[in-house]
Amino acid sequence: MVNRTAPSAGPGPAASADAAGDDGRLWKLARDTLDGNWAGGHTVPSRTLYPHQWSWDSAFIAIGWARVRPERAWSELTSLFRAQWRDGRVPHIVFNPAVSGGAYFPGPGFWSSGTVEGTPPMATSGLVQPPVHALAAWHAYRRVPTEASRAALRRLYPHLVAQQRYLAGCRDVGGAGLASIVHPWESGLDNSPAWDQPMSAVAAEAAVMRAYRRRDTVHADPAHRPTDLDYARYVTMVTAYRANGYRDDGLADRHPFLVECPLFNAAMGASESALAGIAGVIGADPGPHRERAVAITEAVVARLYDPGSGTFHPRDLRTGRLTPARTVLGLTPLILPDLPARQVEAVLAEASSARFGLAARMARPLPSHDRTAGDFEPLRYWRGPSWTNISWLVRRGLLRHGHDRLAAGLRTSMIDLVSAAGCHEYFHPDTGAGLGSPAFSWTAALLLDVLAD
Ligand code: 2M8
Repeated sequence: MVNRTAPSAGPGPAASADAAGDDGRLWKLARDTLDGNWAGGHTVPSRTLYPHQWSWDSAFIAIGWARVRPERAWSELTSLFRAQWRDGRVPHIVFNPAVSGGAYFPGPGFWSSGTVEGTPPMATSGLVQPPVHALAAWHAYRRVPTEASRAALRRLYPHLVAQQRYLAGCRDVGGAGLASIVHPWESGLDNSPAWDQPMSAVAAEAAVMRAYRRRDTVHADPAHRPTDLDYARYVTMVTAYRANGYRDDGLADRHPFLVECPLFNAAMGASESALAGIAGVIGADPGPHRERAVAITEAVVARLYDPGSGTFHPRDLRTGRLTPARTVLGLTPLILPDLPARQVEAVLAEASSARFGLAARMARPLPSHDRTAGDFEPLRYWRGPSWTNISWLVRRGLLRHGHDRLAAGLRTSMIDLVSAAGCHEYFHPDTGAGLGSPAFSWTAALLLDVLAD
């Protein structure tokens, strides 16, 4: 592995000639990975594990395409928003009709989106994912502020606004201005320990999975994936939501899983700030977006920050309590530009503690869960391994709040992981070994972004 020196005054080109040569190799690897996953109009996260289009993956992927082929960045987002439902929700999976229905579980037949009013002509899931799309569109635009990019922003803007309106309206189950997620898949951190407590209230037995065939464990080591009991609960929750036509009225009375997630809501707030920027560029009014960004930030702090632990936690609406696990979700409100100094300092202390090990020279990559916790699992998906998209978000937050040396440390650690292991889906948080899919799109895309920074 190339020994990189974190620049002392903020991120910048790698210091040594060796590192510069390695950056060229990595640039090509990342670009080839994205090219290999390009499916014409959109990019699959992985050819084997995830052969359709995923919502927040496409946002991260667009950020990478903006660095090498900007027209694909806009195509990525445009194709996703073509599948937006009439109520404004952006489905977390858009199924490619050219791919066999059995290639992924749960496939289009399980979701039956075509039987629901107000859905697009293509098959989709009925859940959503963290709304990082306005953030991504704004980031991509600033890298390539051309007339073509402005035109793309103009076309996307009403769709991005409708997405936010859906989340802040239909999904405000708690009534405090935050969106609730109705399934761990909506968090993007599917089996994070953050969900253990709310998930334990969902009645299901692993035997439920005898009726289905999981496809993920054909392509990935079962020890690195969620368990059968997790999947049984995932299926139970979708079945409950689907039975009511994926409607959101009355969720509080009937749905078994309702949680306000710090990352999901921080993304919603940061996207309002991004929309203010976008509105300014296309001649719309930024004012209402700025106001909403401030209101969401205040609600995230009021509802999800625990002064006792000094970090952010999800709030389980079923119990009314914050969930106890200290996961990397707690660090992500740093992406909120208006996060008050007190919470910024608290998150920095949490991130720099032995739990997460953030430093200007990081000894190990940023884990997805508290390293010191008894239920830290270095191999299992979102229960310990390091993920590039989360590191990217935390790095953006650090830069936003002026912590350039820590941001540089994180950047170096992200690059070193790919340099040694390739564009893997996730990485062992101690050894850096590559885990999951070996040619994963958002790892490649966000690597391009940090290399070019
Ligand atoms: C993973 O989630 C999907 C379900 O949406 C799965 O496990 O099958 C998560 O890592 C999620 O964050 C990601 O968007 C998706 C595709 O990369 O895979």
